[in-house]
Amino acid sequence: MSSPVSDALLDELVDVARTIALESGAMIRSGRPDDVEVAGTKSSAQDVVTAMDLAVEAHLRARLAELRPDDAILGEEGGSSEGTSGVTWVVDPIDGTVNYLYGLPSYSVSVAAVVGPPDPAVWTVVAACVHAPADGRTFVAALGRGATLDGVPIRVRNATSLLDSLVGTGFGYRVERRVAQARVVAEVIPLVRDIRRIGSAALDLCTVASGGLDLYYERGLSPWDLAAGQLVATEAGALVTGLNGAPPGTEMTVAGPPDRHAELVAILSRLRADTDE
Ligand code: LIP
Repeated sequence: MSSPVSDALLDELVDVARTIALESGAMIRSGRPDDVEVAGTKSSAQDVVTAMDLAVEAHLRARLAELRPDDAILGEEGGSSEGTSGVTWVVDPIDGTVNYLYGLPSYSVSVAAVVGPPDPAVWTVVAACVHAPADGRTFVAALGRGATLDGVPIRVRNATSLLDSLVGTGFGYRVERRVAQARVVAEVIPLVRDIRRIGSAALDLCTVASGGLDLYYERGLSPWDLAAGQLVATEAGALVTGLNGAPPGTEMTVAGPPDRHAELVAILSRLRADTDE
């Protein structure tokens, strides 16, 4: 399949994604206050935003205005800004905000460049960087060129069975959704090796890509949680989809090597895991 962007443009988009993600990581490390405070809440009292979330997204937007002034931007905290180039940046300044708030290391800066209509169901992710400020891990992917962790190529792990598979997942901020998700995970746990709840979808997807997890599924992801990690995972050999032939998205995201992915999708479909029932 031919790439939707030229090699030269892809080179530039990957370089910009990496540059601004690493800058943001340095900002997060150097600017962490002794006591991180909640600056606001969103979908529920537990869906928090910190001053650093807001500051990092402002930095990402300012740098993109310098480096790629004609591109559109979709960010978790600042919403959508229009562009004319056909490229949209999809950014999560801190994916895993609760972990950042508590001083836990599993959070990331997630930066993706997509082309096509500004609709997660049909856009194409072409360049991605997921950077973990706490430990420095930096995942990079370009469409058709593979994925790397700190510059080293990565591939998914191929567990021999679902029962030997380590499975990542996550839970929403609304209590009603968490009740339904608890029902699903209770049915999944006996069928797999174990469950891990990392707390950053971007890192979950990148951990599948680098073999630290065999599979990942979650209901409720936003486009900025998903976009960059989706490309890293697919470029490392994972299938990343929804259920019943749907693309990955808020309804459901499932990631993993093809055989195990199919088994988990079948289970999640039977459990109607893409509902809040
Ligand atoms: C987080 C996701 C994570 C999910 C959390 C939260 P945020 O994103 O990356 O997978 O389980 O509930 O939504 O809100 O930290 O950017």
